[in-house]
Amino acid sequence: MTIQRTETRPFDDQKPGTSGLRKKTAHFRQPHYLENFIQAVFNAAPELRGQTLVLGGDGRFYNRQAIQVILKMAAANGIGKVLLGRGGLLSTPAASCLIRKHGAAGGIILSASHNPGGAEGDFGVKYNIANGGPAPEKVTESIYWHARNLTTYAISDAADLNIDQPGLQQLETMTVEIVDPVTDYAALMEELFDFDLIRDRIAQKKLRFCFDAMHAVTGPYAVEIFHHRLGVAREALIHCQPLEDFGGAHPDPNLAHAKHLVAIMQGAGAPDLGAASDGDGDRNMIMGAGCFVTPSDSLALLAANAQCAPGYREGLRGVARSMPTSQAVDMVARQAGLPCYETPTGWKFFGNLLDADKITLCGEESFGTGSSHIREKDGIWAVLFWLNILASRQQPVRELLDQHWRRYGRHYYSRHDYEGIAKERAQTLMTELRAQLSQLAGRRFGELVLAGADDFSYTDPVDRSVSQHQGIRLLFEDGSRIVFRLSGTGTEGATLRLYLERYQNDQARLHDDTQQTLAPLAAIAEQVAHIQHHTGRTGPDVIT
Ligand code: VG1
Ligand code: CO
Repeated sequence: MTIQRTETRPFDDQKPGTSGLRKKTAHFRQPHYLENFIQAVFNAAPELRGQTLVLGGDGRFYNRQAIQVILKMAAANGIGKVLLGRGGLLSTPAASCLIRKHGAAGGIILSASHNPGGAEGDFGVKYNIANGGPAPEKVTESIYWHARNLTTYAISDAADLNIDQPGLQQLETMTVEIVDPVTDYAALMEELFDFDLIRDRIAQKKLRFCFDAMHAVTGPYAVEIFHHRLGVAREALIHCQPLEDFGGAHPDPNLAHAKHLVAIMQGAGAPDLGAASDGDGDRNMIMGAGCFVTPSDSLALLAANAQCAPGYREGLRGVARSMPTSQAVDMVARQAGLPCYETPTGWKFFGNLLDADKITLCGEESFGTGSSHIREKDGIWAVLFWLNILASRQQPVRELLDQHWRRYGRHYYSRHDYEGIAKERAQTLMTELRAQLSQLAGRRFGELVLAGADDFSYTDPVDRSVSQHQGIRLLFEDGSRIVFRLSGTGTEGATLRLYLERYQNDQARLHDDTQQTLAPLAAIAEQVAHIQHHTGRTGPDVIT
C-alpha cells in the first residue's frame, strides 16, 4: 500500500451549483474527473486532516465505484477516519445527522438527487461542512478555485474495501467504520415525534398510510421506521428496493413523476396520507385522500401545527423559506408573531439561520422541508411530522388544509419548468428581462398592477455575506408574484423556472382551480419575458 501522486489537468466546469457538482454520469466517469473534484474538496477543506469524514450516497449507478475512489483519496489526504454507510448508502439527511452526531469535520454525499440515474443519467457530489449542512458559497467558491488550479491528486493504491461488511477496517493510516445507514437517523426521529401515538392510530386502522420510495435511498429507512417501528403494513411501502437506475424512472416526488402514488391517492379507498421521497431522501411529497398539498402549504401547515410533535412543543424560534416559495408560511409567522426569513434557493442558505438559532423550521417550494434537527431538508422527517399531526388532530388532510386556508387565506401556487433550452437563449431571456426591471413598476396588466420588480439579492443576517442575482421578481400590489430563475441543478442546457403565486382570502374562492387562477399571471409572464420566443416552446415541460 503506497500513496501515489497522480498528475492531472484541471477541468474548467467543476463549479458546484445549487446543490453540489452535478453532471452526466459519463462526464463524471471520464479519467481523473471525479478524482480532481475530490482533491479540490480536500484542498479547500484542510480541517478534514486527522478528522472524521462521513461518506455515502443514494445508491445510483457509479456510487460504489466512486466510494472506493474517495476512500483511497481520503486515506492519501490524511483524513483520520471515514464513517461510511453500509453498501455506500446514506440518505442526504442521514449523512447530515451522522456528521452532527459524531462530530465529523465534514461529509461527502454522492447524489444527483431527483435527477435520473444510470449510465445515461446523472451523477453528483455534494460536500457538507461540520454543522452537517451544504457547504456555503465561500467554501464552494474555494473548491471551484482549487479545481481550476489542480496539477496533481493523491490516492492510495490499496485494494478495494469490502463496503458491505459492518465494522472497522484500515486503509493506510485511516480507519474506515462501516455503519448501518438507518440506526442513528431513526433514533433521532424517535426523539422528535410521538411514535407511540402514531403506532396506536395505525394499529387501530384510524391512520392509513402509503409511502413510495421510488426505488431510491429512502427504501431501507421507510421499512425500518414505518414498518418495523410504526407498524405500517409492508405492502403499503412501495418501491423500497434501492436500484442503481431507480427502475428507469425519475426519482422526483411530484405529481408528474410519482404517478404510482398519485394513482393510489386519487383512487377509491385511498389511504389518509400518501407520501414519496426523492433519489437522496431529502425531498417529500404529501398527499391526502384525493388531495395534494403543495410544498409551500405543507411548510405553512407544519409551522401552524408544530406543537403536535414533542420535538417542537416548546415552540418555534422563527421560520424561513426560499424566495420563490409561496408566502403561506409568512401568514402563519405573522399571526404567531414569529420572525420569518426569505433566502435564495438552495438549502445552504438556511444553515447560518439554523446555527444562530434564528429559525426552527424552513422549506422550499421544490418539495423540501426541514428543521433545526439537522442541516439538510429531510423527506422522512416531513412525512413523520405529517403522521404525527394527523394522529393528534384526527382529521383528514383535506379538512386540515381547508381549515388552514379559512384561517390564513390560500396562496395559489405553481411552478412551470422549461427544460433543456439552449443556454444562450435562456441567458438572453434573463438579460432582456433584467434590462426592463426599472421600467416595470406601476405598469397595469388588466386588474393587476405591478408594485415593483427586482433581481433578488440576499444579505445573510448572520455573516453579512451577499448573494446577488438569485431570481427576478415581479411583485404585484395585491401580493401576487411572478419569479423567473435559471436552475442550478440541471445537466443539459438550461432550465427556466417560472414561479406563479396569487393570494386569495375570499372565503368563497378557496377551492378554485390552481392553473386557471394563475393563468393571468402566466400570461403576464409571457408578455413581459417573451418565453415562447426565447425558448421556442409553446408551454412548460413540467408543471408542479
Ligand atoms: C432545485 C430546487 C431547489 C433545491 C435544489 C436541490 O434547484 O429548485 O429548491 O434546493 O434543486 O434539491 P434548482 O437550482 O434546479 O432550481 V435536491 O433534492 O437536488 O438536493
Ligand atoms: Co434531493
